Amino acid sequence: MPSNVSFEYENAVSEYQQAASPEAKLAALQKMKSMAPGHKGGENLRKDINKKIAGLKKDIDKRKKIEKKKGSRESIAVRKEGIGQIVLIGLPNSGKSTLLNFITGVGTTVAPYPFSTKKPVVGMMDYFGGKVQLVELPAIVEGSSDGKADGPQVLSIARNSDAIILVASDKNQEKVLVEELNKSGICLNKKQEKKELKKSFTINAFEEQDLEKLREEIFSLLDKILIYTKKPGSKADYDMPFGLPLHSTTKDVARHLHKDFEKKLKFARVWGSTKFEGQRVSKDYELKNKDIVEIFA
Ligand SMILES: Nc1nc2c(ncn2[C@@H]2O[C@H](COP(=O)(O)OP(=O)(O)OP(=O)(O)O)[C@@H](O)[C@H]2O)c(=O)[nH]1
Ligand SMILES: [Mg+2]
Repeated sequence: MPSNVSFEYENAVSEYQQAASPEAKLAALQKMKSMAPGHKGGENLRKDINKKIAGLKKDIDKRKKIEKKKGSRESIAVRKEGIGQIVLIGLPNSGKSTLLNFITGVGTTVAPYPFSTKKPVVGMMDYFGGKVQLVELPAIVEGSSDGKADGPQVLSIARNSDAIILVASDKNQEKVLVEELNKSGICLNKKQEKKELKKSFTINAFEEQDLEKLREEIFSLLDKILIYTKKPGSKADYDMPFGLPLHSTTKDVARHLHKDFEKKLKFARVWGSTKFEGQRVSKDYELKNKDIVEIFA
């Protein structure tokens, strides 16, 4: 770890790397700027940050202008945030809002009439400090893939997501959903030619669920591991773990922290999957879910 940057600065960097929206990236960059070392050695760093800030501001402005132009034809696309985006898909009145409320506590309208949710509703699920974005999509009906009920727009959000939860109380409901997804080019759990493969499971929102088990099941749809990082000599950061692909190594964590760290990485210590707490591991050590990693660079 270079000694000329502060712990707070490193935190701002990881905030920047985790930020999913341009606005969040900008906020993190501004934090980085205020914490960057003031001495002469930090000059290039500050220059680099300023350049990034200017670029982002430009991008955000551009997007705002485009959105303004589109006016009422505004897209219903949902910007990804957190370690993964999972959509809830179901027929009208199938319990999507009920499920989203149960998992995330987001107060969306649960109503006895169909199509009570007309726009995607976002809730963030906490998974041991990691945030998984759950998106309730407007209801799917038979014919959605042919254009009914804003189907194409809704299904395109599903296509862009990382995984899918089918909310269905019986096999017939499930079948309709699978067919509509299929017709719009999405296959579930098993690869089909020329179709986008998504991991998925089906759930009945009106049956009692074990929330802890459900959280695990949802997280496992993402094929990721949660990694906590720790600065030598300080406590692990449990608030902002990384979501990295399965089989990631200590080297991947270093790269995720900072692009230079991968080269500089000497070794790491790991708490969790190793035989001993804080065991020293090599650069290619394959990490497991919820490991704590301390990088020595
Ligand atoms: N079929 C069924 N409905 C129930 C059950 N328990 C509650 N409901 C009601 O089902 C209705 C629909 O729930 P929501 O969670 O709003 O369903 P939704 O899928 O979000 O509906 P839309 O957003 O309108 O597509 C609510 O009025 C619930 O109270 C149950 O066991 N079975
Ligand atoms: Mg709803």
